[in-house]
Amino acid sequence: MTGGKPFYITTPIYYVNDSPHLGHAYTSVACDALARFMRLDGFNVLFLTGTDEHGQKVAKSARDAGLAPLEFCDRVSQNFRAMTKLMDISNDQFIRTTEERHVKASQGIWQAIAGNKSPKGRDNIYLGKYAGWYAVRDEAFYGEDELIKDANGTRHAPSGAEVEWVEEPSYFFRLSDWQDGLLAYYDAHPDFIAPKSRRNEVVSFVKGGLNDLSVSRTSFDWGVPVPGNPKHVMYVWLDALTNYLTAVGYPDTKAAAYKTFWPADIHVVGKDIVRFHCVYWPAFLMAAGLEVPKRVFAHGWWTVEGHKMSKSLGNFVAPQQLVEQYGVDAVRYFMLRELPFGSDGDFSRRAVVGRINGDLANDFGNLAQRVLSMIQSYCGGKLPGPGALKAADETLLASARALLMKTRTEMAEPAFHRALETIWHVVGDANRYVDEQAPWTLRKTDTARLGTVLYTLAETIRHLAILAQPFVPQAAAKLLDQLSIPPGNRDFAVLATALIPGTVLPKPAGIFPRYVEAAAAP
Ligand code: ME8
Repeated sequence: MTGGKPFYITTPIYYVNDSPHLGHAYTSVACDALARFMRLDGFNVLFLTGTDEHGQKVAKSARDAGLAPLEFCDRVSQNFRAMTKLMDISNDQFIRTTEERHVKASQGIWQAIAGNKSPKGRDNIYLGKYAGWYAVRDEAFYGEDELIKDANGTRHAPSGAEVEWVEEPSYFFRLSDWQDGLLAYYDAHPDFIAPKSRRNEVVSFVKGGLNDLSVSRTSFDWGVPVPGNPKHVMYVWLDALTNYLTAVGYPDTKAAAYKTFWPADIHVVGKDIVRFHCVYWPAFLMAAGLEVPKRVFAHGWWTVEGHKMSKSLGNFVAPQQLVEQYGVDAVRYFMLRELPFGSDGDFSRRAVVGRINGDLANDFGNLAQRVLSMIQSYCGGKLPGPGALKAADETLLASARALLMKTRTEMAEPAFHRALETIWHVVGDANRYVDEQAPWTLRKTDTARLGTVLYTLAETIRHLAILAQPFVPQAAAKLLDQLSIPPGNRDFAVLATALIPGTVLPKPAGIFPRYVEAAAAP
């Protein structure tokens, strides 16, 4: 663990019934950009991701695959671990809910909840019988009034998932007694749920009244046994949400990691799992006497070429295929730049190629390439020193120096698209400055001025490259190598320093290649 203020960020843990797809990669990349940004900004970051391995859905997928559940989980969890590597995700931990430490944490939170009384002085957990609808795909219980009937009269969950009627003995969590506590929490913490539209949805859902929640299942056994009654396994969402505590050492609340990182600073989730994170999770934590996370941010969903992504439609997008085709930085950049974080968006190949050839190759790539090439050919590869600065130089440098403050504000939301827009605004300024200053002419007319212009540009590119690291880590690293900035010296603190004239720069190489559609086979 390093020094600095702690910052604990999590992705949802991914169900192992699926193969990794675009949606999973998106949540991971968004969290990664924020985690990297905070690390570079001096925070002591804990970044968690992992896999959600219990429950009826996974048990069924394992059965369908002809494998024992754990064998199935071992196999698919590996695919998600590979996805994190592929997308250049800098997670500090990868948790699996089948790990012993997690079983211990889940049973620990159950016991803590059961050991406390509800605000109305009643048992938080009681034994009863569940009779109602359940959607295995969502791993969620639904009331009759929430279901939607299709043309044939078949009921579906609001997500479109099939539902089945379930009747079985079950423990219940007295969620109804936590309604006032939750509303008071939302009131006292206006930033707990973001964006605002999600917050409004949650508040009105809770105001509408809460039913007690079934928190154990008895019709299958793939889950964490309920303490004291192993005929029951814990409801998979109670087990899954607890992963955020497991990673910091819970139930040992004296563990250094727990004391440092709990409550989490931000859980980033998709909009489909807001209710679990913003209603059930804080209620479980309050009932257990634990602190509630500071923020839940719900991002939107991607469609693919205008359609919902699904295997049956044949438009399932695997991150592997994207990275092979476009490169990891380009995919990361596209996802974070293309749509406001929190909104839905469409993933189209045309849009990806547009961003690659426009923002990356033409704008940033070209700026770096022409400036570094001029330093090579006009100055023998040695960074020139600046002379007296003119207004145009001061303006460009001032806009580069203002980037840290601006992007900090945008990343606090987080608004990745705006942070990138802000950075690329300076890329645009720098490109215009090159055209206006025309160093190729200065080379013949005024070599002192040439030195100032190229130095101003190199210094601007240094700022851009340092700030681009969270988003396009590999390209930014290459660019910083080309500016001879040592790898250990690339955090935001170095923005306050400046390039040293006379530094020898290596031969430049392109950082953002253009995407050229492969010629169709004859
Ligand atoms: O929900 N666009 O896991 P999961 C954007 N195990 N995001 C998408 C998406 C899309 N098309 N499809 C899925 C679970 N996602 C639980 C979480 S946390 C304690 C337990 C996002 O594998 C989705 O919104 O079904 C969710 O945030 C994430 O992928 C994982 O989904």
